[in-house]
Amino acid sequence: MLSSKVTKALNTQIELEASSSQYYLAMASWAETEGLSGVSGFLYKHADEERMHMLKLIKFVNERGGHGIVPALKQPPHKFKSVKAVFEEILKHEIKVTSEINNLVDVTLKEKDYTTHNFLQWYVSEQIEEEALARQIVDKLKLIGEDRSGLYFFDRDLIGITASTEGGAEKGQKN
Ligand code: OFO
Repeated sequence: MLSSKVTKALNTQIELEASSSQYYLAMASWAETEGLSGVSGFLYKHADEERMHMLKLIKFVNERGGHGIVPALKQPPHKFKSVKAVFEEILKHEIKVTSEINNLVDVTLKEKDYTTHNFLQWYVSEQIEEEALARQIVDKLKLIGEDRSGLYFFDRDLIGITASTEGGAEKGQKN
């Protein structure tokens, strides 16, 4: 049975995962209107993955006698300055999510809730991967700079990256 403190902290995380999903969905839609099919495909998939992270938390909370609350969400921005600005935002956002996950892990230790602590280890590893990938993409975009043909090849490369990480959303569901 979850303590009220842990339930509250998990519900805050549910809200953060849901708003991450909305945020990335808004970025995906913007990229699609810019004709960047590789970038938009990557971001649509990322939005799906964040939704799975939210679902996984809701199910866990409910299974352990709490109530996973579906949150109201603020409208995310719908215009972005550039692809580089988008991925810089993603990296910043993922760093913030990592720190929230760490705070959550801290709450479980203080509450001596080792089951939830164990459950959260999946999120800890996931954040390492997501931050590393976002950082790698931002570095690539820095190299490309203002070069339009570089951006064209980058967009194509992202199709490959999306395919190679295929199964991420399902992975979130299964674990
Ligand atoms: Fe939910 O994994 Fe990133 O934010």
